[in-house]
Amino acid sequence: MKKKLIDWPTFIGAFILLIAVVIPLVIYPDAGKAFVNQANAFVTSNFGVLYLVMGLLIFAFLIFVSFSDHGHILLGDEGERPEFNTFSWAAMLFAAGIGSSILYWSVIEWAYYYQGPPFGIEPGSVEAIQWSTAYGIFHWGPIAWAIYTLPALPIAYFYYVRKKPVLKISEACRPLLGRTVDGPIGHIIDVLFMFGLLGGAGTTLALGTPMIAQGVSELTGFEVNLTMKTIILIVCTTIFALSAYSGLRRGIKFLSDINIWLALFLLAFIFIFGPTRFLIETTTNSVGILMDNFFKMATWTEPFGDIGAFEETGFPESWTIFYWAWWLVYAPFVGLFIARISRGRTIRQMVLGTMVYGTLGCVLFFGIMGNFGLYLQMTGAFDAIAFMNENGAPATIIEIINQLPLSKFMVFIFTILAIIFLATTFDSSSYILAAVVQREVVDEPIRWNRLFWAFALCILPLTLMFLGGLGTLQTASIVGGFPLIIIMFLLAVSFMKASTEDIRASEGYEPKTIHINRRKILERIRKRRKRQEDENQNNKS
Ligand code: NM2
Repeated sequence: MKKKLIDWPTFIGAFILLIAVVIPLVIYPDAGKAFVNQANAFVTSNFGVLYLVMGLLIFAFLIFVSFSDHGHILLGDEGERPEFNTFSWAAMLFAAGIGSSILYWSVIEWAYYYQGPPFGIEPGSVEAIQWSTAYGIFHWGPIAWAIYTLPALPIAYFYYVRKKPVLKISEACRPLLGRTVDGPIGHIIDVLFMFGLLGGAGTTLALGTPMIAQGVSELTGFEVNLTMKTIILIVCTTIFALSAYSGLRRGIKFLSDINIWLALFLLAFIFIFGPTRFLIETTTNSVGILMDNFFKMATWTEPFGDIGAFEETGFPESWTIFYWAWWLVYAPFVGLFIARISRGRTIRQMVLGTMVYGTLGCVLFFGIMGNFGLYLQMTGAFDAIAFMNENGAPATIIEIINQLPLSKFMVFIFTILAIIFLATTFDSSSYILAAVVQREVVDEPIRWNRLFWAFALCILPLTLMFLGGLGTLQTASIVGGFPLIIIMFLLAVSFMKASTEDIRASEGYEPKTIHINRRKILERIRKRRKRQEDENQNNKS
């Protein structure tokens, strides 16, 4: 009976696609790399604008949805209370959507902007410093979180309102594509998303593992090498496989809660024992710069560089566009996950909650961790930039943390936190990958399936770590995620179509929360049709 539960074409399709991409990379690493890099340059330079426009449109769409009638729709049955309290909910969505990369980038992103600022600004100048504190927040801010939230809308709607027990991206396109989602098109949509996620996760591992290894090396005195990285990967995988295995209400919730407490502790510690006033002032200032320049940053394409009017920096392609593409490959997964945990909330609570808590969390990280590094740089206490140019980013990140009081203890906390952050993104990814390859998910996907994807997520980066080419996979997945732009559009239209139909059909709803009772609606429609038929009959006779 369980066999029927698995949707084999999607399961095998995702696997074959993955192998089809990985094998050539393993056999012809150099040619593969060159090809993937070219494809990446082609997509980001020719279609970069599409990513930027997509970001803005999604942002505007979600604001519209939250404040329209659709925002009042309750995801669940009448009078239902949220399944998780708001703290756990926010913790879980943050922990799922944000992996160890936030520890990496929040500490070091400013250093890149400081040296390579946008808008033709002089590197290292006061202006460059100001922008360097704002850009990180922008790339992890409201537009980015909006990209994450969009897929949650149709998925949560179909799961909790229309009560279809399917957690799949293809299913969410049904109102638009109709029966075609049951055929190859549906499988292609799901496989594409799974491929994006497997690769996006590769990016996270590629960044996270060397940083964790550096932390371990600082604490133990052992040198960073391949064996150490392999052990780290295996330990992390065991943690997240156990968590995914034990399920949403135990493992995943438990790890997310620890994750948030530990992160809050780290942030509070740096805030209190670091340069508190500098942190407050700089963060406030950078939020102001961001608000003032939100649209300028969201639309900057560096247009005149191409025609040789001035020297091109490639900033939009390497940062904003790359980031939107990276958030995009994670979006269906995070959307599925947000949908799954949002039972009992209204659409508005879900959408605004994700965008606000998500952004707030990132502002805290960038404001505290990033500006602490900047403070060290500007006071001359530690020349992070020179150190980075010499030793690379992971070593610099750990060295910045090492400048704190109780340095070894703080490096320890930071390293543990990075491991847990990695685990909380990966346990929920395994959970969702398992859900997508099932025809039906009543409550939770089956256990062996969750465990299988937990290991699948790690085996691929592990192999590539030995053979080289992890970076290539990272780029490949982001390029491969390109068709997701179209899928995002389908998801938005599907949601609007279905919920508008239902709202129109549920006459006399309470304006506070709209409770959609599908059975009653269908009954009403049937009665109306019957009445019309009777009338037609009467007219004829
Ligand atoms: N995003 C948030 O590695 C991670 O932290 C997962 C990365 C898309 C930049 C997500």
